[in-house]
Amino acid sequence: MRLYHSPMSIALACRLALTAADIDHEVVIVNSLSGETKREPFLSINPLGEVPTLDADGTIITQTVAILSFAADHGNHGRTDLSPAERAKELSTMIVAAVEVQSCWKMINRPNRYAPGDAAAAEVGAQARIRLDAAYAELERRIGLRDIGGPLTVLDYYVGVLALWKIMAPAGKDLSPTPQLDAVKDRLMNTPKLRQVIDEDIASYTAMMG
Ligand SMILES: N[C@@H](CCC(=O)N[C@@H](CS)C(=O)NCC(=O)O)C(=O)O
Repeated sequence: MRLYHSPMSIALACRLALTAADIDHEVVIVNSLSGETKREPFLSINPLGEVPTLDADGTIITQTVAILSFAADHGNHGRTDLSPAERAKELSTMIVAAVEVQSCWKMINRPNRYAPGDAAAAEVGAQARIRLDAAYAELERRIGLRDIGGPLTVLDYYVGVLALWKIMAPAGKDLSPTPQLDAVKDRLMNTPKLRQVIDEDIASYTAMMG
């Protein structure tokens, strides 16, 4: 299997899920910061020009939620002990992460894609910051309702990366505290094989940023 990845992108959640499930995979770096994701040859693999993209032995799977669900089905991370309703709730929270949290980050990081000029782009960025705080608060509420202490699930890898973004991105500094999300991130950091992947990603990202 091959995971197309950019360090510290949301594809890190998929890298963690594949690692946790012991799914043999090669990581191919496509630098999203330098625009490599929006150029050939990558566009022929994923016309949306986004990572994560997984080549699962010839089948191309895109979208974090789909790749995480795929990894969960392979490993023991789909929590077969959860009821269908509980599994649907985990999926619902992953969709909130994708639709609410990630899209706000995209508007903050690339406001010019959403507005015609600099003033309008600044306004998009400012509104997205307000929305992002509300989106994280909803994620925090949902994670707080979960039974902690059970085995890690793919939702934990997703949430853990979003908690890391809050710490690492300049715009994250102004956001309200999210102790529940931080606790998930700490659980990942305290799991040696996941910690190794996160440390590698942070080092590659730092090197890429120069
Ligand atoms: N909904 C998509 C969004 C993926 C996404 O936005 N990925 C970013 C990195 S975090 C990306 O590839 N950006 C490249 C670009 O927009 O040019 C998913 O969750 O898979």
